[in-house]
Amino acid sequence: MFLKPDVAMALDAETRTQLIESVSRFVAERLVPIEDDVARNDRVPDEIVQEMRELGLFGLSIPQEYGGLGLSMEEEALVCFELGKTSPAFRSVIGTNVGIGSQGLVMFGRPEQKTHWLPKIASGEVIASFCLTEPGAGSDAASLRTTAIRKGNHYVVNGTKRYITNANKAGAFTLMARTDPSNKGAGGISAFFLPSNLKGITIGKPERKMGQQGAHICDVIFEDCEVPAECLIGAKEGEGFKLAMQVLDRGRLHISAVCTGVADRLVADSVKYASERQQFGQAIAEFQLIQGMLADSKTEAYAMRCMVLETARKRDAGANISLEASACKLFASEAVGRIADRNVQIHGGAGYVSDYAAERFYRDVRIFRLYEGTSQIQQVVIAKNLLRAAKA
Ligand code: COS
Repeated sequence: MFLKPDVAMALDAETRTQLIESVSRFVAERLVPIEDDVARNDRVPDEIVQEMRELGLFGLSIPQEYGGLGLSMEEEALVCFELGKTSPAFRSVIGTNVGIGSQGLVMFGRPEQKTHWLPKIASGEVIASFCLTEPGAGSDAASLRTTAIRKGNHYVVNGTKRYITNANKAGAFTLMARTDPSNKGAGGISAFFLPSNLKGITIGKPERKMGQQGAHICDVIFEDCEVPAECLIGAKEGEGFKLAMQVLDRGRLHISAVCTGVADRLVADSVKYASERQQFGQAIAEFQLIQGMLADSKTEAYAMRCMVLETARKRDAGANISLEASACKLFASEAVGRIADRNVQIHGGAGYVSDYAAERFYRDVRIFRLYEGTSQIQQVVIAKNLLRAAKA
């Protein structure tokens, strides 16, 4: 079944077009020109972050009653298609507020938690990070060892979270920790939303990474940190793993939309370079072997767009999209890797030096196949869902 657009759009058509055009202009005029500086300085300038706030980018997915734009998933994907047309490090600034850092609260938070935090997350006053991964728990998220032991009206949290995006700027964390140490599986895990300035929380130094300079990941270390009991998300303990999985279902679709935007940018860069670069007395775009690469990249970018929009519409219509979100993430992250590789190939030697964006994007897109679940985890999720459906 293919779903029509506009199933559950939050904005009227004119406002939506205006938003997408403003993001597109912002990307082309403000972000693309400074991509190289951001990569070199490993920092997104404060004035750019402020402009992102003014554009409402931190609140794309936060309901309007809490000051966000409350976009539908389809609208969010359309915005991501535009944001993806520049260094993914820029998207990362708003990425955790829009996605994994906030969505546990949006989906399952108690009214008073939402009222307290969501307006600040929507405005970008508070950055929210997602603390799931640990040194010993990556793909096997259910084996996490950070504990949160209830003592009176607070939980005592101990453990280390690893590779936490935006942790060094975070004002709050969505934290998954084991509240029932006797239950070593998913059922022993609860989710919390807590301020980052509690005693007993230390943030590690940003890791040196392969790409996406300007976006930071750090350890978050909890040592006898007393977290007020009201920070628990939801009504009862033991729901934290399922919350994380549902947040990731959505996050995987968001990342797929970003991959699509990056793919469009790289196809445009490939076409531009191939049209300008002269060899054997003509533009290399005239050669069919180059045209083959351009066509393969465009076809994959188009397939990504179709998958993402179709899945977003399904989600907006209230369907469970676990399988489809993983299929999108698997295909889009792998495809953008191939597109970035062809872009380097079309650039020839120039694709290997950092004067051109091709080299930087080649490194930047590598993470898409790893975070929010590796390609192999997406395969596992797809197969599990298929087999479960076959049994039912
Ligand atoms: N939505 C709701 N519930 C879900 C779910 C989803 N998408 N996925 C799993 N669950 C539930 C299951 O239904 C099961 O509940 P019951 O015990 O009530 O049946 C529970 O969660 C455990 O599920 P499962 O047995 O499938 O868990 P596994 O430990 O086998 O883990 C994978 C499943 C591997 C898919 C999961 O650990 C995963 O996604 N790992 C990757 C983590 C990741 O993306 N890390 C990146 C860090 S964030 S940047």
